[in-house]
Amino acid sequence: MKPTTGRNVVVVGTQWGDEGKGKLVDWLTESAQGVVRFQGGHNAGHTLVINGVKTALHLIPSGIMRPGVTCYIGNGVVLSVTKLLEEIEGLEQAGVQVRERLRISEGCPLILPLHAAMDVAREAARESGGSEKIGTTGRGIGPAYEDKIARRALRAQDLKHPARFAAKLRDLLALYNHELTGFLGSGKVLFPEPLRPYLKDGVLQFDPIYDEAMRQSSQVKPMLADVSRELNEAHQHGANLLFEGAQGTLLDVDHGTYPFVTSSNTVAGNAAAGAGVGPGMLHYVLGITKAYCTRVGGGPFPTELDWETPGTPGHHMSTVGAEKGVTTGRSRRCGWFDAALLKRSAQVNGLSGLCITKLDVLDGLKELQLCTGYELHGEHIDILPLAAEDVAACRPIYETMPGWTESTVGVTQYDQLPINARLYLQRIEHVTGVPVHVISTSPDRDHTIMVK
Ligand code: 2SA
Ligand code: MG
Repeated sequence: MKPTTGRNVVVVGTQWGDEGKGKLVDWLTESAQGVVRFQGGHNAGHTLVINGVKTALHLIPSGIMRPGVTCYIGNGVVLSVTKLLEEIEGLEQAGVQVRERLRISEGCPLILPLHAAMDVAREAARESGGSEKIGTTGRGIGPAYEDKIARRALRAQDLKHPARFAAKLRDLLALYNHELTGFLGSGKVLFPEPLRPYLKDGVLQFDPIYDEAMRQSSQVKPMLADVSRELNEAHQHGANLLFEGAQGTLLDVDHGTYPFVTSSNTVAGNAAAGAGVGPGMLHYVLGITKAYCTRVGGGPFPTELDWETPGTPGHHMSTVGAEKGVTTGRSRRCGWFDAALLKRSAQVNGLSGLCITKLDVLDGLKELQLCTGYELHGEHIDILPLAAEDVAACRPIYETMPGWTESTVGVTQYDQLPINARLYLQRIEHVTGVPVHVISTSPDRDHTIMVK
């Protein structure tokens, strides 16, 4: 499945995010010249381990660790310039050259402190109003996409025009402060420390937001680009491009467990719209799938286990798999592999092949349970339903498979995997109808098996 000349690959998460997309994008970048983020923002947490050194990326594409590769932030990404510059500085301190290799779409909607404030306030309002929290990352992702759809967003290109920027910001602040006043009336919003400089008596202030953006603009302007055109031209010149998804399919705003989703389309099809290329430029879709399942934040999760009690399989996954959010540090919920969920993902993404990650985390478990369908309102179904309420009512139907005692950590050849591990993978292929093309046996770049 390795791309040849002019062959572009989309990498998507098939579950609820944190499947290991960053590692695989970095690995695939060996034969790519460009890597593109096309949705989400700095809610993402992509971890790469290269020669034992760990790097966490949130906004910058995972191709940045390969010298010579160009990284693109497409128009579908919501952009926090503050977080972008922080990430660039961190990488530069580690000796990674970034600015010359990063191209940012002028069409990216901006995430400003007002978006994070609204995100935090909305979650507090849900809680105090008796609704289950979405469990957002609090980064302002949802409000930033709302502004984009409502056609009032400030975009990266506005950084080049101070007067235009100021006028749009004033309009947005009027709207936000009006809504925030309502939330603050309930007296339940505790804004995190980093947001406090932008607020006075609960009112978002124009000056600190505007001044900061203008200070940052000179650093960003040289990286602003017509990303759509550059990608099309790179493709015409024979470049291999990688489209790096963030979050996962079941967090997609249309296809996920709505409303417990993120606010973008995370599915492969959005790689075209979020980068500004035609769908014909997407040649292969690689679905990244953990060998078990995790979810961070609220919402239904049919195969969820008790992951807090020591000695249980769920606790094994949580601890051996080090299941903590890379952005917020929250514990991730853990559960068995769900092949009926993967079937849904295979369809909405048009998966060409699967990459199974964290197989090594299952080492030592005596038995594995594989969910092949559910019982829902007395009926047997073989695919994840659409409505979150139905997903919550699903009772998983499991097949029991034997585990393996051997360590698979760092294995790089398929035939060196324990027989029971191979049988587990073959069963996943059979139930989902998607071939396993890649297997990851540790976070390290080199611990990767190419199956076909
Ligand atoms: P948001 O902030 O509006 O996008 O949150 C909405 C839902 O989307 C989930 N979400 C994520 N799920 C898994 N991984 C994500 N990235 C970080 C990571 C998360 C972290 O890599 O670990 O550190 O907590 C991510 N980003 C958003 C979120 O939990 C909500 O359920
Ligand atoms: Mg992650």
